[in-house]
Amino acid sequence: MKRLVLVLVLACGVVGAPFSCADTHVYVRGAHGWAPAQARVDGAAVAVHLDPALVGGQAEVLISEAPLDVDDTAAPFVAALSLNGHEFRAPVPADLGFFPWPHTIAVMLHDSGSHVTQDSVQVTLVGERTGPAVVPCPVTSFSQGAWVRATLDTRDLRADRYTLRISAADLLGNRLDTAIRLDSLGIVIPATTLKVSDSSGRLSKPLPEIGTQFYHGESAGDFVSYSLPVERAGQYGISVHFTRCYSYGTYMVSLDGEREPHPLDGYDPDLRVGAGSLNLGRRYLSAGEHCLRFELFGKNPAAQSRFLGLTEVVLRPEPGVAPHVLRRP
Ligand SMILES: [Ca+2]
Repeated sequence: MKRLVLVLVLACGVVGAPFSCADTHVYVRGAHGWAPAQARVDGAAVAVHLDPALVGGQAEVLISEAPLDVDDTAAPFVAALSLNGHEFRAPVPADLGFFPWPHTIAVMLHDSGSHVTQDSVQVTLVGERTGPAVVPCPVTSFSQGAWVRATLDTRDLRADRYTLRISAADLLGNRLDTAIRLDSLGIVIPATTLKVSDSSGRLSKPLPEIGTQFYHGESAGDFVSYSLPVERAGQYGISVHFTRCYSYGTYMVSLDGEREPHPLDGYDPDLRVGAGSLNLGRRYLSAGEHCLRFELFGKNPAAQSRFLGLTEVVLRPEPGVAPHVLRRP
């Protein structure tokens, strides 16, 4: 499907069509929308008669190689969205919920009145943490332009809360602009909100300026336990994220008394907020408070002290979990 839209300030004119077609259709937009124009087509030259009273001295002319439904005032819409092969049909929800590893997103756009113009289609992902994501977005057209499919390869995206922004227009300029949310991150519990439930007596305090819960461990055996709130029971993948620093030590981590075999090592020559993570695996968590305990184990030989800095605990539910599970009311 080809078209040309011109804005003329002439009462009449001769324009060159971008294509030579035996079946050329010319339309003009006036105060009441698009209407067929009086035109004479001679090869690639199109002479258009414009009525100044109709167009107010300025005309928008559309030249198309196929007839158009000038009564079409409806914008294209998202007829289907496929995420990792899981298909959502129209009306596609504005929030798709949790999908931990999105590798392919395909968007099917449809316009019932005229045609979606392929070059008008833009699909981008914007992450809360990562910002706009540059994602290859090949667009293919189907069924004489009524359908357009855009496919995004999202295998290398980091976990985040994304907004999928979709815009498109039909031949008559009716525009679609919509946003669909997608969460590949999960439930994030900021460590600065954690409450101490037990400890060997050392200081624990939030450092909001670096989003870190600081623990002043000093000697082996020092421990601090935090109350970990779980709103809804379920099977979760659990990870603890922490800050690395030259003064941070190593800690054994346990959840509800079940100890991880490998210690968390917070040492780094520089201060790197949230740079470390420890995967606690998958387990069933009941609704309510759970006990997340850190026991001082030692330190890297280069570390100056044995402190601890936590940034967040992330709970990743089963794929396809509904948005209300992820968002706190
Ligand atoms: Ca339309």
